[in-house]
Amino acid sequence: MSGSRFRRAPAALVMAVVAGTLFAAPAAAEQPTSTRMTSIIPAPVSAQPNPRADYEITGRTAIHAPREAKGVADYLVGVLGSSTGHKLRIEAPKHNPKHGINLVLGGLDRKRGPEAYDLDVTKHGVVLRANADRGLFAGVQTLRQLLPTKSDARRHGWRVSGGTITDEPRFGYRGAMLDVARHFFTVDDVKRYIDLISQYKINHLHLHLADDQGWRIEIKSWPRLATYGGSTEVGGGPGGYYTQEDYKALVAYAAERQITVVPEIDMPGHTNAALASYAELNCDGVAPPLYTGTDVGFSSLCIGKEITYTFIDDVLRELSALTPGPYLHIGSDEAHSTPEPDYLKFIERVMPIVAKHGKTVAGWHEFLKATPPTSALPQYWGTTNSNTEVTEAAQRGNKILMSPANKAYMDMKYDPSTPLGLSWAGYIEVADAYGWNPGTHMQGVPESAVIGLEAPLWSETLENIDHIEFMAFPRLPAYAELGWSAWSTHDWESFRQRLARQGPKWTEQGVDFYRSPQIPWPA
Ligand code: NGO
Repeated sequence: MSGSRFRRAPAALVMAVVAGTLFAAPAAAEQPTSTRMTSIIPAPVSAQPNPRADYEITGRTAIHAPREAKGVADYLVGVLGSSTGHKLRIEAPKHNPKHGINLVLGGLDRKRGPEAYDLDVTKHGVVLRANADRGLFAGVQTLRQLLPTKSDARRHGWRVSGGTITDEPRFGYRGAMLDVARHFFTVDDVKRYIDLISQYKINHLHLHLADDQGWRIEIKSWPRLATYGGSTEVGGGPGGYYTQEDYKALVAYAAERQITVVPEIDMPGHTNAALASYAELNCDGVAPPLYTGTDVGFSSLCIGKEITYTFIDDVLRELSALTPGPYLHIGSDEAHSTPEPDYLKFIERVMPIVAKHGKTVAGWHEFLKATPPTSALPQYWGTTNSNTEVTEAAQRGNKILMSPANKAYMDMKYDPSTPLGLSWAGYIEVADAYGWNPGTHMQGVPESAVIGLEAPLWSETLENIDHIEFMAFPRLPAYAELGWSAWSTHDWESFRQRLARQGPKWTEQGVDFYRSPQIPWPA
């Protein structure tokens, strides 16, 4: 142990030495700036730090993993390689894991679910156990947070904080939504976003693939949707679209990070890009011009025309074939130009098409007016704590996905001075993002009826990945904690201290985050 490790806390060192037990100093003196077991976001079920048991990763460290966990092991080699600079080797599992980094499948109580994991860090090594890949992956994210920043590692080595963590999620669905329609974001931008959100155990990425301003996914049977409907964006920029190969690459990249992609084609409103691409989809047979403004509620598919349903069937068939995840999201919000009886007729007609392609229908909560089956996933985006249709759906047995706009919309400004974003649902500072309980937020929607939460990022004002990062960080970790951590761990004071410790890591990762004055960022 080098004395320099204590350079930033000499008083504590003196106290510890006087006490005769070098390691009796408070944890703060042991690991001056690196993340400790008590600093993990999202907070684990339990953590017992042991400052005597830090483990140092070196170029000689091996990762022991069974063949079934090769995906997670490869991922770990990659992330440890880019932080530590060591390319660690993968070896066969040990009969009695102790030394090195051990990924062990099985051995946890099945009832704890596929995302649960136990992590033990001793002086000799790391043992990470889970019943499935998903749990190992979650544990790997925790392990990454136990590593120091690069600048601390230069002084003290790549020390993993010692101790034991037992963990499992509160909700199974922890999502982030990205609107790639209002402004287009490249495959690399989306991959970067996937990397950032996966660090906080987010496990669903909802892609808003079509809106008035742009259609962003290649549909081979209706090619003009992408080539023409995707050719612009808010403000008149060039837009863009994902080829089917691009989309498949995104889905695979997300899957390697245990993230399920949920594609959304918004309908019957928010469809100007489609209507502009094919005149026959319009009731009057005339294609409107492309749209680059930010109004909502002015477009509608033609409910009475058969070709509308042929179109939807084709689009959803191609999209289902590209999407291994269970959900297809049909939007259904703000259909202000569709008369209500038509809207009901439309949703009732489209839901079976989704089912025919083997998928579960998801939609913004307005679609509950059409009483979808209890398997359907309504996403609540309202700003009030009560909504009769949502309560009734919960009573019927639907699980609700919580995205209340005044709490969970990451496109809302932090405060009036935020240069990006909107404010129609209010300002959302970090304390507001953290300060609500998805399990009790809505009257008549008990925790058992909540599948989880999702934090949407609409992109009317966001033009590039820096903008995305600025709006998502540091709020996204707050949503991740609401989704993952037991409510009994909920504590703003603890959260803001833990969040502060993420700042230097984001700086090293080049994340353009908002320095909220509510958070005690290290100098
Ligand atoms: C609303 C609207 C979107 C906007 C967003 C902006 C929903 C579900 N529909 O949320 O079209 O982009 O607000 O905050």
